[in-house]
Amino acid sequence: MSRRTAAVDLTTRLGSIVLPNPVLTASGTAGHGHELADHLDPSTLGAVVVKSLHAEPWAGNPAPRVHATPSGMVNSVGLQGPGVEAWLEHDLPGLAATGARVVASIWGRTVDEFARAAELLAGAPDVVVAVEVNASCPNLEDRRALFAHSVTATTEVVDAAGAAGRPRWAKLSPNTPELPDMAAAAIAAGAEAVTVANTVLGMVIDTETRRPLLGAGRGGLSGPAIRPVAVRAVFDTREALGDVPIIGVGGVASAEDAVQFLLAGASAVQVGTATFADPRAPARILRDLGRWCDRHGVARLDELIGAAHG
Ligand code: RRO
Repeated sequence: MSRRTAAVDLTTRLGSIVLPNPVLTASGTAGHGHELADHLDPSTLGAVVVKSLHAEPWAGNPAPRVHATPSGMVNSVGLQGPGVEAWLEHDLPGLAATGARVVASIWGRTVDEFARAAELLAGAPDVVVAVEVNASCPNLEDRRALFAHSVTATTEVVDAAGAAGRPRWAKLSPNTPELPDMAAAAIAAGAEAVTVANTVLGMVIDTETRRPLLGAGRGGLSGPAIRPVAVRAVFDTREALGDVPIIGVGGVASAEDAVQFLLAGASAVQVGTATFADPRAPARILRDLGRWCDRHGVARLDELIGAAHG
């Protein structure tokens, strides 16, 4: 019996961008630069999405900022970052030198702040292949003002991010049942893909101090605990919008997890919390995804995307 050696075609299209494979890092879990390069070759991943950047440097929230939970963790890092200009000067060059395709995630407290961050990215080198508009951080001071919980605000921030002059992806919130409406608004405003989804609002209380454990109190829950929430959110988005490019994120820790997201309708996945336990996780999942496809007679990734919809 001969061993099968057929190469699996893992290339994937997200709007105008074609990536060599569908495994990306999730914003906030791979640093701002080449932090993961000691553990894996960033150029082998579909893309590296860096932690969200504001136009200005931002200090973030008081410690503790992360805490392990059953099958996951809660975080309230609080959007810490160097600001776009310092990132372009100090962080991007090292990451670009690895040969990685880079996606810059941006955030703001107002539409104007999104516009400012996007404007500062207009002069970024071509290695920055897309901008991910983080409309859904759960750790803003005023959660009622979460952009991705309003069709109007989602439209405005995606529109404002057009100033970056490169493809836009909109990162949406799982904390609203209207997520497909937000996805539709983001696409109508010019996003080429939607990232589904950010962390789930959560909290852990320290029974000794009788106070919330995270420095900021509330946080975002991530990891395998939220995977079914995120898979359902991707499925909903695909069902409502058809074959718009979706990037699935939430608890991807194995190739099988990634396949669930693809079957639900995602064209790519982001690996986040798994990287905290194993910084090689994205590379491992990519390797295992190729093997999974080979074992299951899948020659092209396209065969899987949205297949759960029958
Ligand atoms: O920095 C954070 O606290 C954070 C962000 Br920007 C986000 O989008 N999601 C999250 O869980 N934490």
